[in-house]
Amino acid sequence: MAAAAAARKTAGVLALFDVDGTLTAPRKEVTPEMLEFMKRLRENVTVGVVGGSDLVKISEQLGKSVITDYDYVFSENGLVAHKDGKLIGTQSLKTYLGDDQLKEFINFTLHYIADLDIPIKRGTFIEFRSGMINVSPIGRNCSQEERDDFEKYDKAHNVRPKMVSVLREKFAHLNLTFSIGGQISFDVSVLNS
Ligand code: M1P
Repeated sequence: MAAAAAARKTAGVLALFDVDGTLTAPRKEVTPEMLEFMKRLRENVTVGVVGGSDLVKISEQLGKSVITDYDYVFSENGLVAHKDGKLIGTQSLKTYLGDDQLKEFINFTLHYIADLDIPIKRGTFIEFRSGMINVSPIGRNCSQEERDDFEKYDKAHNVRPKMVSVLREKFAHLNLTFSIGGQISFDVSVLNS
C-alpha cells in the first residue's frame, strides 16, 4: 500500500519547506489549513521540511508526529536528518569541538553578552543543540513582544552582525559557520567540517 502510494508520486521531485516564516509564523504553531495542504501535497510529491530549531521545537510547531508526517525532516538546519520517521544522520558539535574548546567558546560568548548594553535582557542566552549552539543576546525566553522589539533594535544597531564578526575572528581556527536566520539569535554550527 505504502509502496503503491510512493510509486504514484512524481518521481525525482522533492518539495522542501522551511519552517519559521514559511510553514508557520516564526516560532508559532502550524495552522490546520497549512497541515491539510501539506498532507495533500505529500500524496503527489516527496515532501521535506527543514528548520533551524531542534526537533523538539519543530514538533511543537508542526505536531508530535512530524517525523512521520513528512518524508524528510531536517532539524538544526539539516544537522539532524530523519527519513520516513527514522534518524539517518546527525552531527555532534560536542564531538567535533571537544569540551575544552566548547567551554572556551561558551565562556567567551557569555562574557560578551554580559558586557553588551542592549535595552533588555532575559534568560537562556545559549541553547546547546546536537549539531549547533544557538546564541541569543536578549535571551531565548523573552516574550513575543520583546522578540519583535529586539528584531527592530538589531536592524538599527547590528547587535548580532557585530557579535558574529567578533566571534568569527576570535574562533577562526575552529572553522565554524555562523548563521543569522531568525529574529533574536544566530546559529553556530560545524557545517563546514
Ligand atoms: O528557523 C529559524 C531560526 O529560528 C529561531 O531563531 P530566532 O529564535 O532567532 O527567531 C531559532 O530556532 C534558530 O535556530 C533558527 O535558525
